[in-house]
Parts: sequence; C-alpha cells; structure tokens
Amino acid sequence: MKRRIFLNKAAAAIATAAFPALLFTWPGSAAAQARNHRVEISGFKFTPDRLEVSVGDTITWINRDIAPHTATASDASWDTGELVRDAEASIAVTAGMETSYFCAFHPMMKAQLSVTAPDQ
Ligand SMILES: [Cu+2]
Repeated sequence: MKRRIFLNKAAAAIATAAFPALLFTWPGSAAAQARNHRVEISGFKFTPDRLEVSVGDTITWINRDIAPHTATASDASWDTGELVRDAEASIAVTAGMETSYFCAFHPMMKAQLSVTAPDQ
C-alpha cells in the first residue's frame, strides 16, 4: 500500500517537473503564437481602428452595418472585397504588408495596422 502511494507521488512529481520545460520551449515556435484578430465594422467605423498584429496572424473583418463595406489597403495590395451585412473575410498578416486601409465605398472610413515581426 505504502509503496503504491509513493509511486503515484513520484509520477506526479515527474509530470510537474516536465511540464514547465514544455512551456518553456514552446514560445520559440511562431505557429504557436499566431492569433486571429477581429475587426468589427459598424456605424461606418472600423473597431478597433488601430490594431497591433504579428506576421503569421490573421485578421477577420465582419460587417455589422446594413451598408456594404470593404477593408482595402491604401495601396490596393490587399482587399477583403465587398462585405455585405454580417459577412466576414480574413487576411493573413505578411511582412511588409500595407498597414493603412480604408473602405472602398466610403473612403473617409480609415484604419491602421501595426505589424511586428514574429519572435525569433
Ligand atoms: Cu464602407
């Protein structure tokens, strides 16, 4: 009886000792850090209108207005296309991508991305 209890405790000690090592090595992988960001379009505004993203992340825009909108790069290098009400579209964040964008139908609607390189 006493021996079994001891073994269980030893197994638990090994598990807790091994886990922090896993967590410690994991952040080195860029894939583990990729995130999805959501930008809501409502009231003819992008929310948030300033978004910090990393290379490898994705950004999803969803239109909550009755009017159609787009998220279109200022230099037209990327574009969600027309988003009707409740439609959404995603763009992958790439190094050097254009960071300012607007709505092609309502050019006064503007927003900004801040792109950082993934951790080495
Ligand atoms: Cu619009």
